[in-house]
Amino acid sequence: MIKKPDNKNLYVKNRIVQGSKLNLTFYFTSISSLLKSGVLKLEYLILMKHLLLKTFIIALFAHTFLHSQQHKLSLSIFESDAVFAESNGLVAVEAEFFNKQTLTEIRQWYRVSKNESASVKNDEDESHFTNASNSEYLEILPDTRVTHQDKLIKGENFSDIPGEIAVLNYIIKFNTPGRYYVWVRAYSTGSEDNGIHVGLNNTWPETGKRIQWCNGKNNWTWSNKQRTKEEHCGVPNQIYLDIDKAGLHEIQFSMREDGFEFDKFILTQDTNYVPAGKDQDVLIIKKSQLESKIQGSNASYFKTIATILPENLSIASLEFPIKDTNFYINGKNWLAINPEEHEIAETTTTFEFKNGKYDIVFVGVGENDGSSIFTLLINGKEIGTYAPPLTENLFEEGKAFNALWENIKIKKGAKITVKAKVATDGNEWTRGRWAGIIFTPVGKGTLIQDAPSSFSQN
Ligand SMILES: [Ca+2]
Ligand SMILES: [Ca+2]
Ligand SMILES: [Ca+2]
Ligand SMILES: [Ca+2]
Repeated sequence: MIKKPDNKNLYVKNRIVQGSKLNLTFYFTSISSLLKSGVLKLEYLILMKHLLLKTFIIALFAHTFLHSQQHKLSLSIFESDAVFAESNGLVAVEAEFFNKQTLTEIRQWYRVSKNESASVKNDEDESHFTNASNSEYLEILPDTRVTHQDKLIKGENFSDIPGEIAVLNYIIKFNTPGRYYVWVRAYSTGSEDNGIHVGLNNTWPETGKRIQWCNGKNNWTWSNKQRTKEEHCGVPNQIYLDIDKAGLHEIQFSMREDGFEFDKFILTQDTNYVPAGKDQDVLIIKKSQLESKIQGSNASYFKTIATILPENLSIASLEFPIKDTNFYINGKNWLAINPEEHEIAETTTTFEFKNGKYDIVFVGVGENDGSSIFTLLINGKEIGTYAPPLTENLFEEGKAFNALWENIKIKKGAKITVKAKVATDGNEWTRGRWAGIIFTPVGKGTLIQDAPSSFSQN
């Protein structure tokens, strides 16, 4: 899962090599001066040799370990086949899930979690993983300007030029073009660790410069204020990006002040939206899924959302038994009832996935001659009943025709039963068509349903 870096962690590497040389020089000068002065006799030295060698090996080992550890903390841990997805005009992203970082020679972003933090000097404040979203965040180090008295060095511990130092990249799939307000969750302990820039597709618009925090010191705090000449604490609603068309876009952040701690960001089209606490869950989808869509694959709505999250589990209607159920196979994706023969049908299969709590999305098919009725049961207990609304087309699979049951406990081996009943508009009968059931992690049920409708039996 860990990817190779596209840049070398030169800063850390140099520090460590210098550190080892210093230690070695110290040992030898100490020994020779002690021998010369007569304080140290040769026989003692033989005894000490083992001790020194041991210490040296430990020191070297520690440096090597730190090197690989720090190196790791500056690499992307995000799966290469995943992107964040916007849904209903909002997208939430964990800062630590960056896709890559570039321009890292002078300053670099390091992940901080409960068990890991980089030992890069200078870094005066402690870890703030408690109460960080996903219990992880990024800090840009070293932090050489901690107070206003520390020397400001442009292009080193401060940058008013966005895109100049330590650029983080995030790939986001937008469905809805338009203006997005950028909210960032950060932890500031002073006056010189509270600024960052945001950009889009390697451009750095004026409305992404100088996101600023004044209030909420020593706490994880959301801001979308822009620092201006007149208002050093920032003007609200002035940080935004304009997404010109749907599709993949790269959102980027770069350093303004070193020591900045970055937990999460949210892009929202709602001017009145104010994130609270850790706020929204992130929505991650597979890139391969997008590629198949881009290439014009005509995957059904059910197939699209069933695979949109790597964690999704699903049972298609066609995986249920049909013998003696009154269902028949309709096209390539649906079970249905022939209303000339039956009014109701029922089928049961076994839940073969692991025990857990799930959001259940039942993908029914809307029809234009009535609302069929569907009931879902687990081990004979009714979870819910619903009737998809009428369609304009002959039939339609899509968000409007689903049922969602949230936070349902299911054990491996449970019996999953679907009952369907045909309906009529007085002239024609529906066929109780349905596509399948998706079991998604709790909290993701509403998110996964946004995908284009499909209208075909095939
Ligand atoms: Ca720190
Ligand atoms: Ca600083
Ligand atoms: Ca800090
Ligand atoms: Ca985080």
